[in-house]
Amino acid sequence: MSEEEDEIILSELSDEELTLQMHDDLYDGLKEEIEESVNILLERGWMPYDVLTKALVEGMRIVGIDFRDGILFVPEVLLAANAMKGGMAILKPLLAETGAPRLGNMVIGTVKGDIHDIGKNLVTMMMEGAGFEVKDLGINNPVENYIEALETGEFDILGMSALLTTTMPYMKVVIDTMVEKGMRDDFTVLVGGAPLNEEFGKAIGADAYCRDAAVAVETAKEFMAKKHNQVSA
Ligand code: B1M
Repeated sequence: MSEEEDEIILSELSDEELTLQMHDDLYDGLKEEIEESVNILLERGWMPYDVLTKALVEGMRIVGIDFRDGILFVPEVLLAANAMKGGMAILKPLLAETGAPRLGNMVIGTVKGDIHDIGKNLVTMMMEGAGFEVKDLGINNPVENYIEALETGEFDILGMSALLTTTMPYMKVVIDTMVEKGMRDDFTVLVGGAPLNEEFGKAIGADAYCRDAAVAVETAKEFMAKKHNQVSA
């Protein structure tokens, strides 16, 4: 078959076919194709959150399985991450334009030794979309970065992300330092990342473990509502 006959016209695929094609394109790190497909789904009336979860996050989950199994390697996963970020950049303003009233301020960062940032970026996008002001400290953050940000007095919530079993214990270093400095009770601490669970969140003294970005938003809202009720009581 000639190359021309082989070519897939993304806009001619059904929603289901296009979603599956996006999983393949993410796997192959095809940023331009991912961006085109995101735009096609949006034009067809898909909600930005559905594009994010059903096409992009699901595609990345598949990448994660083959990375774990030694079928994909770091360079390929980096390309997939780059393609994912291309799609997320299109969705970001759409998720943020809800016109929601300001609900609170959060500072978030990936912990020391860890450079995974897609999940954290997604949490940031969703929190902003829900009406939170978010300062993103980026990746590989030592405890000093978090403390310095919290000491500005600008934040209600601290969010920490870790994707490695070797870096997740560092969250406890941050929380213990907050306790030592007598500032732990001034903030809500939310933690997240694929290897964490609720038990771990409790064990390190976080207020809550958030399974995904949507849960992070709901949990943050609950804590802010409690805080406001305490203030007005
Ligand atoms: Co890495 N990596 N990686 N990696 N990587 C994982 C995490 C791994 C599970 C892959 C695997 O083996 N299956 C594995 C960890 C194993 C373990 O510790 N148990 C792993 C490994 C081993 C590594 C290296 C050590 C590989 C190597 O070098 N040999 C290395 C470590 C680098 C380092 O950090 N020091 C490494 C490197 C990389 C890349 C650079 C290639 C790339 C990162 C690119 C980037 O982020 N810019 C990468 C990627 C992409 C992955 C996988 C495939 C995908 C992660 C991702 O983006 N998921 C990942 C496999 C997996 O997780 N299944 C893997 C999509 C994202 C939307 O989900 O991040 O879980 P997630 O975020 C979710 C929730 O967890 C939650 O909400 C998000 C949205 O719903 N959440 C929060 C996350 N943070 C939160 C914070 C909150 C709240 C909720 O605060 C309030």
